[in-house]
Parts: sequence; structure tokens; C-alpha cells
Amino acid sequence: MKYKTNPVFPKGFFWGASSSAWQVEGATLEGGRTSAIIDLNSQTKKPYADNSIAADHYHHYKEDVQLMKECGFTSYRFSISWSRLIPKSDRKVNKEGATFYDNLINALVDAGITPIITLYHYDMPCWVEEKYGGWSSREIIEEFDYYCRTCFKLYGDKVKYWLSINEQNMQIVYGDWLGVSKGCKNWEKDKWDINHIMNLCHAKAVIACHEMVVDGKIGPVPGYVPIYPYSCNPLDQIAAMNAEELTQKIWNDTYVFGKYNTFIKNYWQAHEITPDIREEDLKLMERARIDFIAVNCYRSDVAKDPDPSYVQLIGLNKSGIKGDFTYPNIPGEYALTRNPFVEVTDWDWHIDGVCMRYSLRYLWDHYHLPMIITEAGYGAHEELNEYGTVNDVERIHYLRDYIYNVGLAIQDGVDVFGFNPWSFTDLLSTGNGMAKRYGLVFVNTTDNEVRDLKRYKKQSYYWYSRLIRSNGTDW
Ligand code: BGP
Repeated sequence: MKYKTNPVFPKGFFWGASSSAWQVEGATLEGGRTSAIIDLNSQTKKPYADNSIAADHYHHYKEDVQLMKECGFTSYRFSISWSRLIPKSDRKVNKEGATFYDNLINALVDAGITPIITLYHYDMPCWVEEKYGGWSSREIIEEFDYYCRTCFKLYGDKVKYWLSINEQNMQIVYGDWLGVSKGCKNWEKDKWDINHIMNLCHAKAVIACHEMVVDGKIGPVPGYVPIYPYSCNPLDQIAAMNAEELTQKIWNDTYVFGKYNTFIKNYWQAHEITPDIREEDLKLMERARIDFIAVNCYRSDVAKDPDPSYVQLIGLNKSGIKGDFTYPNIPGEYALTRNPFVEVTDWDWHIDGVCMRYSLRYLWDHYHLPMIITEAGYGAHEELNEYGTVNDVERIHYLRDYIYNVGLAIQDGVDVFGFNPWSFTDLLSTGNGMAKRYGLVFVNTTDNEVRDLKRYKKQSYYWYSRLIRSNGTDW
């Protein structure tokens, strides 16, 4: 399909970027914050990188907001650290923590930037883990509800856009990677109980937001990786549908329709899995009506009919050397493989702007809900050059292509209200620390050597600024 003009973005479109507390703030034990499980992983387990300083946004937030304003941002998505706001099991709000987020929100609002807050982005407080075993116990539900209500009470007058749990699907699909499977005896079964508890926490957050925040809107944040069939072999198509269900659709269906779909119920039956799902849980899920979907979409995957003779689990590329990714082969379900039509990053992530249009179209066709892009981005090995910048042309190409395809999806008729790529400043990658940089702004530090943490605008910052100021017409 051809369009006569470049895509036109709606007036008031949210142009910004994204971050999460544990990846950007640093100051993990300052201002009354207590540890989160992910800090301990970061600080002890390779290839995680120490997050005790990260991008030191905790001390640089004013400067960072100033740079966002200069760039022309109209939105900024960030998360609240639960253990900074409520550091202990006594439910007392930490004044210093509350003030930090209040100051950040005020700085954003004063700069004309709409704050979009994620309630939970991978940073389970150690005290919640110790007291309840994290997501494994139903007791977390009331505790999470209390935390969410505290956020809404403190900031709901100024913040109208809220996100519940970041990439719940990825936390279940990659349980060991993001730490959720810790302590589980039989992950393949236990994960569905954990997932159900997360669904109930999400539902509570949605209901509380609607109760407490005047004009408040809330949505989930699926990590969305669209799956293409490898060929027109009908079995490849079924494999792609299986992968889609088992890595994302069963989550999205549950968020939107408030109930589990028949695919997952049959899957549980076939695998003799009986999660503890109660009548009152289903009523709660049914009541939690989301307002929009926040989409994280970096890449696409390709599925084919699996080889029945062997099992290969997915092996993420943790080295940043192309080719280190291991594609899974799960008999009876699907296999994934390399897409020969697109390039990959050094971490073997397919670079595929069209997947943005495809995802938005797919999600719109299934759910008819407005969407905002809350992550997309180009991770790279980078260093400052002699001119005090980074000539990140690949990131510009990536963003141009992805944003262009968001624009095409809008022209196709999809309701999209913002684009917030990962990330504004460099921050810690989940697996590769500062060795895998995503920022529009370079932060001068590395995993092995703490430097002065100064901010330097990359070339993508200037390019993005021009694009924002022209509301998506100056490519
Ligand atoms: C998303 C997460 C982010 C972020 C991003 C990039 O899944 O929501 O927290 O880290 O992926 O991933 P990585 O850091 O592994 O490159």
C-alpha cells in the first residue's frame, strides 16, 4: 500500500523516552531506599552490571529533565522504585523517597513534559521477597495494592498516565533471566501460579487507579515481539501462532478480556498444570478494564515448525557478539530462527522497522484499544569521540524507520498516542550494563571504571529533537 504523503502524527502526540528506576537512578542505598533483589543480582552476578551508580539520575535528575526539555520532549516514562517509596515491611512511606519522585514530577510538569509512570519494573524489594517470597505468595497482592494506592495518593493529582507491571510476559518467559523463578522447585508449573498472582496485582492496580485518580488512565506494558512464519508452509504458520500465544497473546487477551483464553486452558490441561485460580479472582480480573496498551517493541521473531527429534531451549546473547544467540526448538510448539530479510544488532536482535507497523496493526485488530509505544531502541557498544559526541547513525536509522512505521500504522487507522523509545540517557541494560547503550544522551561511565557521569548529546539527540519539533515531519 502506498501513501501520497509522509505519515502525519496527531496533534498532542507524546514524544519522549523511557527508563526504569533500577536501571537509571543509582543511589541504591541513599535517601532511605533499601535493596531490591535485582540490585543484589546486579552487584554480584555477571553479566549483570553493578546498579549502585547506574546513570546516577538520582543526583542528575534536574539536568536530565532540562536536557529533555531542550530536546522538545512532551512525555517521559519512568518507574517508581517500590523500596525507595516503602523501604520496609512496616508500610511507612519514606519521606525522602516520596520527595524525590515529587521533585522529578514537578520538574517534568514545569518543563511541559507529561509524566507516565510504571508502577513495577523488575525491582522486587528484598523485604517483600523475605516476607512473602515475592510473587510466589498471594499475600503480595494486598501489599502491592497498598504500594499502588500510595503512589496514586501521592502523585495522582499530577500524573494521569499509569502503567502496571513492565513486561509480565517476559518475566514469565525468561524467569531465570529476570529473577522471578528464584526459589521455584518446578518452574514450568509454578510459573503459572506466579503469573496468576501478577495478573491479580495488575487487576488491583487498574481498579485502584480508576478509583483514586481523577481522569486517570492505566494500561499494562507487554514486551511485544511479533512472530512471522518462516515460510508459507502452513505448519510454519501454526508454529508462529503457537509462539505468539505462548510468549504474548495469552497475556494480552487476559489484560483486555479479563479472563484466560481457551488456548492456555487447553495447554494447562495437556501439561497437567492446575494453577490456583479462584472464582473471586476471575471476578476481580473481569472488573479491571484497561484504558490503553503500552507497547514495548524492539524486534520481531520468526517461527517455523519444530523438529520433533530434539529440545533446544532459548539462549540469550549475553556477550554482544553477533551469532551468540541460540534459537529454541520446542517439539509440539514452535522453533525460532534467523530472519534472512533483516539485519541484527550485536545482540542478535532483528532490526525491523516494519514490525512496529505490524505489531500496532495486529494489536489494534485484536483489541481495539489506544496504544502508546513505551519502548523500542537500538542497543550498541559506544564510546565518546574526540568531538565530545557519539555519531550513532545506526540508532538514527533505527529510530527513523520505527517511527516512520508508527506513522504508517496511524495512517492505516490505528490509534497511537505516543512514542517513548528506550532510553533518554544511557542506562544499565538488563544483561550488559553500560556495555550495551541505548541512550540519546551519552553518560560518561563504564562498567569497569566509574567516570565523571557527565552527559553528552549523541547525534541521535539532535535528530530526534528536530523530528519532535516538526511533529514527525522533519526526517
Ligand atoms: C525491555 C525492558 C527494559 C530494557 C530493554 C532492553 O525488555 O523493559 O528494562 O532493559 O528491554 O533490554 P536489554 O537491557 O536487555 O538490552
